[in-house]
Amino acid sequence: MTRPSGREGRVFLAFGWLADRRKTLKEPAATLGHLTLTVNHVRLPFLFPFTTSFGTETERDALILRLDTGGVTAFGECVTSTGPFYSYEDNVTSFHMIKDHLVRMIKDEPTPEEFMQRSEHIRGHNMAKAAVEMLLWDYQAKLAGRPVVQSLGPSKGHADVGISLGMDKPEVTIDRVRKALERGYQRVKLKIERGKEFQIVKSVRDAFPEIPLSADANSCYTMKDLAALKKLDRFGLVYLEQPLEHDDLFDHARLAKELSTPICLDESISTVERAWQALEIGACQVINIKPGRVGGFTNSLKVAKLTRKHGGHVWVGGMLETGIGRAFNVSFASLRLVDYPGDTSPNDKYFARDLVKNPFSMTKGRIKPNPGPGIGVDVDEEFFARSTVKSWKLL
Ligand code: OSB
Ligand code: MG
Repeated sequence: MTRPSGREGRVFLAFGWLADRRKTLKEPAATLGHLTLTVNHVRLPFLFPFTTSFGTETERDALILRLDTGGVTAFGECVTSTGPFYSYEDNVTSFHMIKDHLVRMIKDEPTPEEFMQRSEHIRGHNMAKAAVEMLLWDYQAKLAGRPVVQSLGPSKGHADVGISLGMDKPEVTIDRVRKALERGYQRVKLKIERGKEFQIVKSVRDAFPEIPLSADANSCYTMKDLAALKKLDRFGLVYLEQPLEHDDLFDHARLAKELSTPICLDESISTVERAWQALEIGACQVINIKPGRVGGFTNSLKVAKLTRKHGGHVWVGGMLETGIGRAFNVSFASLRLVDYPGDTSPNDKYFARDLVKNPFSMTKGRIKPNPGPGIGVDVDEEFFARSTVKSWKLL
């Protein structure tokens, strides 16, 4: 398989951009208004604490971007949180990147692809870039008056949905798995931790011998734990997610040779290039795409196409987003390219009340993207204002 070529991509995108600009020039009315951009720090309490191998979270501190031009309001949500544990980025670094480097690149309303070219010289910080890039997808789709998924590619019309369960005692987890299955979730993912993986996976597998089950380690193992990881092979997991270090493709490739359980990478796939490297060296067969982790939809599309071409599988993960971030994930997860159920559970799994008035509902483990323009969310302005801790007007 050939390496994804940046240069070819740029030529293609430049023409795409020209075509798009011409379209905008023909229909200038919607873009004539004054452009404002605010970043809102919103805090929503979780219904239950969410525990992973890197800690427990009790609330979602989200940075919500809001772009207004006469008549069109677009949104973006940064997937960073208060601490740099899942990734080196956190809310403070992403706010800094947005305020001091990225915001000046969107004053003339570039397309998402053009924004990605403009920000290419900035190393890393893909979560900050993704928040801006996805805001632009929402904005462009709203200008065109169509759901964002139509700009992305052929859709199944729905996202297939699984659940991600934080760590808890086996009896509590078994009860939560039962309830999840009753609600129609198509796959159950258990968070695991070093030393406790066998007991929790065995308890759930014994109680539910047939269900599609996976385990997510969030990088808590090393190759020294090989024997313990091999013992999970007997449970027929659909995949083991991110067992080793976040930046270690080499050991994941070694581990993949030792296990019969396929490996899924999450944290390790920070860029399109990393996805290509991981697939080429056999570090994974499955990729958890979080658009907010890889720099947005443009890169997510590239990762999805690359992975499927390699014979791998993709699904869309989550970062405990509010209904705004969730709407982006559900749109992407509804693409035909995405072949495994993702972590796009409906809003009521985490929040008693969400920022949107039209939360998703799930039927038979499926969620339909909103039919309205862009991400189609109807923001609950009163609750949004009440949940805002602080906001900054950047443009
Ligand atoms: O590893 O997939 C992960 C939440 C926060 C950080 C990392 C992860 C998760 C989840 C939750 O698993 C998925 C969701 O948003 O429902
Ligand atoms: Mg994960």
